[in-house]
Amino acid sequence: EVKITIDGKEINVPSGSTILQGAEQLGIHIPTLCHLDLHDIKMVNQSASCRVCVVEVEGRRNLVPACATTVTDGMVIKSNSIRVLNARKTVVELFISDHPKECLTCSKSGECELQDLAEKMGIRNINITGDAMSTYKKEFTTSIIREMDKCIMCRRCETMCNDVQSVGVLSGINRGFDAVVAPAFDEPLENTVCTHCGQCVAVCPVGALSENDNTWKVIEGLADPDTTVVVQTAPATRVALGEAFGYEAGSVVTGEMVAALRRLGFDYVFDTDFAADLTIMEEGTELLGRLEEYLNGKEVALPILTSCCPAWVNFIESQYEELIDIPSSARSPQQMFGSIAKTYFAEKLNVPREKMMVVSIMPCLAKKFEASRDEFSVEGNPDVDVVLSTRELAHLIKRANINIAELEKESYDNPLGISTGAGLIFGVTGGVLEAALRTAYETKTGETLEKLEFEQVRGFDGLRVAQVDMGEITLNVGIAHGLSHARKLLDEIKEGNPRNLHVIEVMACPGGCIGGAGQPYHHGDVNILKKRIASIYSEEKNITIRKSHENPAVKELYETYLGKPMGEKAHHLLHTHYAF
Ligand code: HC1
Ligand code: SF4
Repeated sequence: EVKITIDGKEINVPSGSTILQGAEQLGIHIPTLCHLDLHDIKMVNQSASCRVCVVEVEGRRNLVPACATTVTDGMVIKSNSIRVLNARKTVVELFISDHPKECLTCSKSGECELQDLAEKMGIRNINITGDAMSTYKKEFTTSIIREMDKCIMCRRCETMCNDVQSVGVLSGINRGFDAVVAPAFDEPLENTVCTHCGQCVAVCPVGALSENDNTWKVIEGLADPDTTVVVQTAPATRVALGEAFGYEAGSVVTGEMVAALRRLGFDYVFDTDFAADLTIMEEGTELLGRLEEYLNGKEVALPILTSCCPAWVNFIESQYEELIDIPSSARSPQQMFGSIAKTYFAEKLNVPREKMMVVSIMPCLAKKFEASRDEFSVEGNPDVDVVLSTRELAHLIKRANINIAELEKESYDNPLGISTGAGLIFGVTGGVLEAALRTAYETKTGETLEKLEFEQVRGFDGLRVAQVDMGEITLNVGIAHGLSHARKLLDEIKEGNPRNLHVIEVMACPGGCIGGAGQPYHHGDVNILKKRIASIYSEEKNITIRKSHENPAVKELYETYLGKPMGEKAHHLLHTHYAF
């Protein structure tokens, strides 16, 4: 340990700490733009490129960056002297001098860390001007918008894409005013193996990366009296939407969200949790089928992989050709919902599919890409027409001058709004697996589970393995969140599956869908993700029906329309295939 003094306060910190870490322990906030320490999910961006965190160290002539300077015993530091404040202000002015002045219309307005600093520093004029400005073409993918004019070269996106996702499509290229973080050779992102996970967007401090906003399409649909507009809300949205309205992280606002959607004019407000239950019926049946064959000594593709996370599907499709036959063929809940809404439900209403608009509210940006896949449309008419992120929904609600805090809670419509606790826990890492285990166990053993919580699959570690007793067989299960962890499991399977895993759940985003890139920004606070997880589990305990196979609306759907899980009609409407 070494003793340091910051702003007159003394503290002992482990040797090797940075000044920034020491300040944090003292509760002293030193602003940064590039630095981001998400060590819970194994991401530390330490590019030390922005120089916003400069501080004064006694005995040193130059100011030093707090994020990249290691403390020494007896160090005396000033984090807010006039000299420091002036230097910081100059740094921020320099950033602004080469930054578009579009704050009024920027998608990040109000959430931008550069804007926030400029405001805190009282910058009212930009005195630094020059002839050159960085200019880049704006790029749209199905999920993401890149406006690299706004890039401040913090490299957070690059670290996220490399270290957490192991996709590695972003890196710093070029020099001087042309310097930018981009795919190799400045290829369009759409032409790379980008998974559309959007985690680069989730950590971008400015407006350089944002979601491809589709709210206008929804507004048009709602305004058209001839269109029946149906909305589904993903499990993870209800524990995050509140944050956009000033609620404590993890607040559960399901009833308020439903009420707001009705105020906005949606004709039917349904729940993706219903479709999650349906997914379990299909995926669980597929799992049991494969296990049966395995127990009978047949060659069978194991472990089975969950397939509801679209970024994960993109990852395996682009990088693991040899494993393409092992994911479950079950479509994701979002797509099962779309398919059922535009067949079963549209037929009930006697509305042709072209006159129905299905909107999804998702915590995820890759869901925009998933909905656009050719295999999820019928004669050019998509099963899911528009996907909005939780953030886009928050904007839509605010635009209509609705404050969710002033709304009475309301309930989902029937029948596609009826769901179980198992459907809700899909939103957290380990939840899809737990939901599947509840149903698989009871189906396989014929016994009723005494305890529904499978604690051994819960948790926040990026890679977890556990054993689950299923009567005749003990299942080895694996859970990964963050694609770098998924990569470890996939590499193991390629090498012969030494842990003999039978089932693996993968979610691309840290924490599962609750940490999706479409959720309100966490601004580097991983505790926000943990609070959302805790809320999903505590909310789930209060739900009366907690097993997917007991969902009465799902049962009725099979009895009156689909026939059996994995039957012909179910196969046609609820399954898919993968291609390299
Ligand atoms: Fe998810 Fe899913 S859980 S993928 O995380 O399987 O996005 O919330 O809607 O489809 O149900 C996301 C969440 C979501 C699907 C479900
Ligand atoms: Fe990388 Fe995901 Fe961003 Fe694509 S969306 S560039 S995979 S972090």
